[in-house]
This record gives sequence, C-alpha cells and structure tokens, in this order.
Amino acid sequence: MKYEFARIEKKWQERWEKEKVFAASDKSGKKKFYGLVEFPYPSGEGLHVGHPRPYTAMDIIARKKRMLGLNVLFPIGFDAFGLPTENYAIKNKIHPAIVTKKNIARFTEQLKMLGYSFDWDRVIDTTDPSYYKWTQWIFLKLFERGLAYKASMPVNWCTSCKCVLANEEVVNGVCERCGAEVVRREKSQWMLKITEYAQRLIDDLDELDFIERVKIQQKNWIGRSTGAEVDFATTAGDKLRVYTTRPDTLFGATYMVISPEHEIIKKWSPLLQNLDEVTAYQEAAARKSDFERTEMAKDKTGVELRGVRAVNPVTGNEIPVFISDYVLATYGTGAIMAVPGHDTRDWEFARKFGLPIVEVVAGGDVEKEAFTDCETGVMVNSGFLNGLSVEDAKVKITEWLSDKGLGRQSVKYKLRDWVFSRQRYWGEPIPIVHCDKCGYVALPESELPLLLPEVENYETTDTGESPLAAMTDWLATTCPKCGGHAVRETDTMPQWAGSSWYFLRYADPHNDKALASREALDYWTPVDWYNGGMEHTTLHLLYSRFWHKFLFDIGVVPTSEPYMKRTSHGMILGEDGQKMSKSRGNVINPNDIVDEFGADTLRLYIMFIGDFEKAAPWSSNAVKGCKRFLDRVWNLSETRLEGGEGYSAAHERVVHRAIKKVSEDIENLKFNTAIATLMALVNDFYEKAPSRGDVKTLLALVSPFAPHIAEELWEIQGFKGMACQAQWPSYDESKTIEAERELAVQIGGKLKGTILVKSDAGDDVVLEAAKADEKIKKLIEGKEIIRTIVVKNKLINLIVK
Ligand code: ANZ
Ligand code: ZN
Repeated sequence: MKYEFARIEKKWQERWEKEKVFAASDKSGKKKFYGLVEFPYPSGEGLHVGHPRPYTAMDIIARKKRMLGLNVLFPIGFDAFGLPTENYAIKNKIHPAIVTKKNIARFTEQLKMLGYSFDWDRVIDTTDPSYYKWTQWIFLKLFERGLAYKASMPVNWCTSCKCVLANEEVVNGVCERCGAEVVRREKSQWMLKITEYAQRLIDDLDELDFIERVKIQQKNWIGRSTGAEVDFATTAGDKLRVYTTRPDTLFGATYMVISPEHEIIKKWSPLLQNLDEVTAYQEAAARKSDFERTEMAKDKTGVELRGVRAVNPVTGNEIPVFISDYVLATYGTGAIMAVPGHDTRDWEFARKFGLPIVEVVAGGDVEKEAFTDCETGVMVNSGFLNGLSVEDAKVKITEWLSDKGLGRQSVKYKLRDWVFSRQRYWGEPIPIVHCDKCGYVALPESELPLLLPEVENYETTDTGESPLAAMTDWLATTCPKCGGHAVRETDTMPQWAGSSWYFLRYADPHNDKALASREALDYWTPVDWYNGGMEHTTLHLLYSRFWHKFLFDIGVVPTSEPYMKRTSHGMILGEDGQKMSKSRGNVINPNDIVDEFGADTLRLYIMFIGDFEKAAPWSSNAVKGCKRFLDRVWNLSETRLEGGEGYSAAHERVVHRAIKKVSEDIENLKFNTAIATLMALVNDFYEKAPSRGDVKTLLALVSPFAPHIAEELWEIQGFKGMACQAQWPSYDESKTIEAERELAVQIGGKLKGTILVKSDAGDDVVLEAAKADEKIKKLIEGKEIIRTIVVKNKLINLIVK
C-alpha cells in the first residue's frame, strides 16, 4: 500500500480530537509539565510558515513529556486585539469582531491540520469579553495600588498609525509595525509604573533558566547604572542638578548641557539674552525622535543660554550652560556636567563650540580624542583627587559632595514607565471615568467587563483621539463615587495588555469568578518552558514578568516569576535567504506543503531545517528528502511484522544509542540531529531487517516529530493503544557503549597501523596496546618515545627519537 498521508492525517486528527487525547487534567496525581508557545495574532493572511517552527518544537517536547508520564498542559489561543484587524475593518467596512472570528476560524483549521497536541478545550481569545473582563480587572488593581496613572508627557507618535507607541515599539526611529516616521508629541496618557519593578526584574533573572541572550537584552533594556547626582550653583540662583556615572571627573567639567525640554529654561527666560535662538532650537528638537537625537546625530548642535552661568563646585570656575538635543529629557535629571576630556559626545561638542578640554585621568591624548577607556586610570589635574585611582576617586568625591550637601550616590534605570493607552478602537476599553469633582475614578468590579461599544467609524480622529471619543451617548455616565456627571475614558489598552497574563487563563479558562482559581494556578503555574521570539524580549516578555510580579504581590498568583525556562528560535527565511515577505514573492504557504507532502513532512522538515536557534533558509529539495524518509519508514512497516516486542540482537546497540540521542536532543532543542539519528536508524534497519520490537521503538521515537504516520504504523503493527500514549522508550547506558574501537596509530604524525581497544579506554591502556602491536613494536625498536598524544577513541601519536 502507498503512504496516503492525506487520509492518515485526517483520520488521526479526528480521533485525537474525539477522544480528547491531549486534554490536560486538572485533577491528576501526576507531575505536571506546562509547555507554552506564544499565541498567534490571527491576521487575515492566515498561518505563515514561521509559526510552525516554534509550535512544532514545543509540540515535540509536549508529546515527549506525555510519553514520559507527565500531565501536560500545552495550550493555544489568540491574541486578537490590534491594528491589522482594525485597519482591515476600516478598509472593508466590516466589524473587527467579525473579522477576528473569521481569522480565528482559519487559524484553528490550519493549526489542526498540522496535528498539534493542543488542548482545544482551553482556547482563549483576548477579544472575548469573558477574557478581557479580567484584563480590565488587573488594570483596576494596578490603578488601585497607584501603579496606573495618567500623565502628560512627550510620547512617541506614529505619523501613519496616528497612535502613541511605547518605546519598545519604536525600532530604529520608526514604527515597529508600519515603518513610518515616529515623532514626539505631548499627550496625556495612561502609564503603568513598570519602573517600580526595575530592580526586581533584573535580580530575579538570576534564578531563571532563560537563554543568556534574553537575560542580557532584558538587563540592558532596564539599564541600571550607579553614579551620583551633583548640584551645581548658578548665577540665576537656582541649583542645576545633574546625573553622572563619573563623579570622579568633576574637575574636568568645563561646561554644562541641559535638554531642550528642561523646565528651568522657562524660569530663566527673563535672564536670557538670546531667547529667540533658544526657543527656535527647542522647537526644532521637539520634532526629532530620541533616535535621531542620539544615535543618528553625527554633528553636535546646541545653543548657549547666554545670561546664566553655572559654578563648578570643586574648581569654583564659572562655566557656560548650553541646551543640546543630545541630552534627553527623560533620562537622569535631564542635565549633564560635560567632561569633554573623557566623554566622546562632550568632546565633539566642545570642539565644535571651542570649549576647554581638560584631562583628568592620565593615559590618553585628549587633544586628539576623548579618553574614555579610563576606568583603570589615575587622576590628574584634580586637586585633592590627584594620584587616586578612578575607583577610589569616585568614592572620595561622592563622600566630599555628600558632606557638603552638594551631591549623593544615585542609581538610575533606562527603563521608562509603560505608556499604556492607545487612541484606537480595537482594544480593551480602560474601565475608568473622569469626574470633575473626583478626578479619575475606577468603575466598580461589578461593571466589568466594560464592553466596547458599537461605533460607525473605527478610524482615529485627526486630533489623535480614539473613535470612542465621538460616541457621545456612551461617553456620558455617572461618577461611581459621587453620582455626579462623569465622562468615560476613551483610550483603549495596547496590544500587549491581553498577552501580559494569558498563560494564567489557560490554567482555568472558563472561570467567571476569578482570572483563574487559586487551586488551578497552584497546580499549573509557573510555566515550565516557554519558547518564543527574540523580538519579544523587551516587550511581551518583560511586560508579562512585570504583571506577574504585581499579581504575586497582591496575592493572586503563587510565584513571583511566570516562566521557569525561556528559549528562542531563529527565523525561517525564503529560499533566497531573504526574509519572507509578500513584496519579495518568496513566501511559503504551509497549506501548499501539506497538500503536496503532508503535515508530517512539513513538521519533520521544519525541525530538520537547521540549528533551531538560528535563522535558516527554506529548501524545497530538503522537503522532498524528508518526504522520502517518511516513505522509507512507511515501507519498512506497512505490513505487520512477525514476532514479539523485544529488540533484535543485531540492532540492540544502535537502538539504545538512538533512544539516548533523540531523548537528549529534544531537551536541548537539537531537533535536526535527533532527526538525523532517526534517519541513520532507518538506514540500519534497511541493511539488516529489524524485529517488531525494533520497529516499535522507532515508531515511538518518530511519533513526536511525525505523529500521524507513527499512529498509523503503530496500529498496523498491532501495538497497544496509541503511539502518542505509549511509554517513551528508555535505554540502558551500558548498551550504548561500543565494546571495542579501532584507533589509528601514528608515529611522528604518520599513520603506521591500527589497534583495537575498549571504547573510552584510558591513555595508558592505549599506549600499552600500541606498544604491544607487532608492527608498531618493530617500527619503534631501539627508539625512545619522548611524547605521546592520545585523541580519545580516535588515535594515538607517538613522537620518537
Ligand atoms: C559626566 C561624565 C564623564 C559622564 C565621563 C560620562 C563619562 P549611563 O552610563 O548610560 O547611565 N547623561 C546623564 N544624563 C543624560 C541625559 N539625560 N542625556 C544624555 N546623557 C546623559 O550614562 C550616564 C552618563 O550619561 C552620565 O555620566 C552623563 O555623562 C550622561 F567621562 O557625566 B556622564
Ligand atoms: Zn465624582
């Protein structure tokens, strides 16, 4: 019979679903395993070939854990609020809820087509009111504890989406989503105080099994630095406070720079002789993004605030104060002491404006460039700090400053509070009203979910307000506190809201009394293994760690961290090695592959494509190779073999070795070498016929990768139950070891013969065996062995004189 993948795949998908084979059991004495993948955004394009890589990987892991006897939770859902759906709805005049429904149905069908062992009874949809009720509930808790607040501040404004973006959503100065230019705008926004958790978000990484690059990226993003705040007196009377990581260089501070937005400028304006010039510069800076102001700015610009001067507290010198856009309003104190001798930006600025450059750490040539690599240097031109190391000077100057009340040690973070409101329709309404008398007031919990009202027009207004702002009926309400007139909040939550806690809902998805019962959370959380994209490291992954810590603090969840382990996969590129995109015409549609070769081939190929953690180009040829492998597995066992279920003597060692290798490779995400091992095993079986027991093990090992064909052959062979419910094969370490090995013997690096020794034999044993070999004995007769080099299990090289 032929390998009829289409029939077989449909047959087993239906049986798995009907018999609820992959339902996670809430009442189980077994040890649990919670494997998580990032739930998809159900776009109109359907599943693309990037999705199956992480999904198949975790499916393999989940299937293996089940076979190892664990109670596995492997859920899926849909992260369905957001712009693409809204934009589609606007263009086609269809309600986004209808678009979402349709897209989810298509995604579901595609995911089922790939045979994933998801628990389909636990599917969640972030746009379902029974789900977003709890997203709103968490927001209310944050508001209650002062961690959600409204503030007017300069925000990133995408000129095309007409929407505020979080810092994390601005990549290289453009909108992460649409690529349009991002400018600064002053707007009143809901903010979440993620900064309050900055230190814990760093510290707790230590206990987690996250891949190193994720930890590093999160730490860098949070950006902790230690330094000092220093107060400079000014001729205007007010003090100007700076933040510096190099207080030791204070003697070299020859001018100061404040950000164009600094509030002191307004206060000083009556004193300024060049106010027009200053104002013009402020306006120009406002139009630039942070990225343009820092990363891109090759040429330093700025304007001196003429009429005010500052005083360096250690030298007593009067120094000029500038505004320049290389100093950001949102970091430190928005003001710096400029040390051109040791900071490159300051050096460039000083050169351009003809300001003095003083060397305060010896070792460089500050006439040529800033000497920045000076952390191990010795202080010069620095009065009472002269002769000290940089390290000691930092301590001494900080003490000196605090004694005089001029400064103090300080820790700063690059992380900013999370801009949490969006002026869009398709998101969770923020459950807050504004009352003239009471200010911002939370809706009572009993009014949740606050449903998104029907609107006629989903488009953001040109003034940048949400379409909800045009819904006069919906807007007007009464204040829950005083009963007076109040107005609803019209902004909605960002796309990251629903995904910040979704993994908790899977534990208990139908609960209408709580986001999940404590009992279910105690059993299922934390997530044991979470695989997802590197692009989410400083977005979703950080946000959800923050929310989880908050929920831990208010006693809702049992642990302070949501995920024990985090791994990440590389991207799948087009056949041309470029990123897949419609415009390049190099997109592979998973449905086409499944139609032509079957889901098992697609799964196998996508795991065989290369190192899981690295990007890999698609190869149509290699897809065919994977199909051929499955054909060979089929042909080997499509008719029932004779005999029992024991291993044959002929294959015992290779079978044990294969079990060991595949078992370990799956845990280490080395799917490609696991598959190569299976291929080699099948080759062995073609050389020497396998027993029925050998085939049983092969099918069990194949089953997580290509589950449908494994089930069908399992059934044909008459093994008990289903392959996916079989016990994962175990191996005997001693049987994986080769009894003897052939080693090369070299003399002076030239091959002279071979010897047989026990596998993994020690160097002494190998040397004795080489010396005892007849041929070698003759060759070294009368010579002295001055050195021996043994490469374990490979060769021995004798150096003789
Ligand atoms: C004097 C100095 C001397 C500095 C020196 C550096 C080197 P990190 O390490 O990233 O925290 N800075 C402070 N606030 C700033 C702002 N709002 N915009 C732009 N730059 C700002 O950076 C801290 C250093 O960046 C601070 O230390 C300050 O320059 C600058 F040899 O002060 B330093
Ligand atoms: Zn009120």
